[in-house]
Amino acid sequence: YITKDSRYSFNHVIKVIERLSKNQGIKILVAEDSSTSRLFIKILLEQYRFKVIEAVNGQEALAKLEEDPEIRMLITDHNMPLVNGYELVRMLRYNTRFQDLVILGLSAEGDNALSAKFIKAGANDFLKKPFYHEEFHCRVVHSLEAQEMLETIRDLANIDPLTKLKNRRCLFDEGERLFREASSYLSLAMIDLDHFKRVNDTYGHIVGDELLEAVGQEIRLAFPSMLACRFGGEEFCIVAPVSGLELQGKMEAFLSGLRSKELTEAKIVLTCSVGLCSQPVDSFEELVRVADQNLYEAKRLGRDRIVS
Ligand code: GH3
Ligand code: MG
Ligand code: MG
Ligand code: MG
Ligand code: MG
Repeated sequence: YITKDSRYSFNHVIKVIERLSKNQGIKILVAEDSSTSRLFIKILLEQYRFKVIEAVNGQEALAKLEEDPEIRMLITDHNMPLVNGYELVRMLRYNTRFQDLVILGLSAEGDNALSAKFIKAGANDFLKKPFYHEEFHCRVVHSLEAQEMLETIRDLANIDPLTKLKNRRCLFDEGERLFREASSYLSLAMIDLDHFKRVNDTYGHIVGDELLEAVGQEIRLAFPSMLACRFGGEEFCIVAPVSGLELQGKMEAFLSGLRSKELTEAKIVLTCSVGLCSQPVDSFEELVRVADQNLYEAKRLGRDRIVS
């Protein structure tokens, strides 16, 4: 039975599930070769309104996870044909695409080291069969809540709340990674809004903030598959493994779009200046430094232009 006042009471669990799934229901994949066990787990999960998807071995589980990115959690047995649970967890965690998948391992096997093996391979938790219903429910909900908290904290640490772009920390973390991985091309553009202080002085900071928010959205739309960050106040940075020429072309389109657009309710037209830099350079910092120098030059030459 479920304790009425516990953190894991039925009502609490239902609330968590509604919040986590935005009322769409949370999809859980159950990988289990025994049909009796599978049905039993499915019934336990459906009591809590989880949406259950089934797989009879590790290989089928992998295929279902690949085709349905909405699956939030995997509950996997260990002893299964083709690919066992432990191998499945190892394969999933090797792929960054599945880093946020919540994984609960299950096994009836007498091997006492199995739970440690699962957790070392990247499972969030492990439970021995047969288990007590309430423990099962608690572990499922606990793991989902912990993952939700992790994702919230990660967003708070990485996303600028005003523009919803990635922040400066991300720029350096992801930029360094792109620099290491880039085989030939990596380009960076530093954008600085022109005379932004005047906007604040004329319309006030609230309108200034609304403008920054609007520019953030324009940047997201103009550079959808590129790393786009808020570097500081009214400065933004775009990084992508493309040639300098390609980024320059996209940037020219962005500048002319901005020039011809009235932003926010105050219908303000803004311009910006851009400094560009592309490889070869010795480091990611160098890319940022040269782009910044070029930005300074774009300001000096009269603003609303790109210098590369
Ligand atoms: P320039 O063309 O030389 O770049 O002129 P500028 O006025 O844009 O440059 P400056 O760096 O002197 O000033 C940037 C201004 O951006 C100053 C600051 O008030 C404003 N700013 C920075 N961050 C924010 C913010 O989060 N909200 C608002 N409203 N204003 C901001
Ligand atoms: Mg089995
Ligand atoms: Mg500035
Ligand atoms: Mg400035
Ligand atoms: Mg400025």
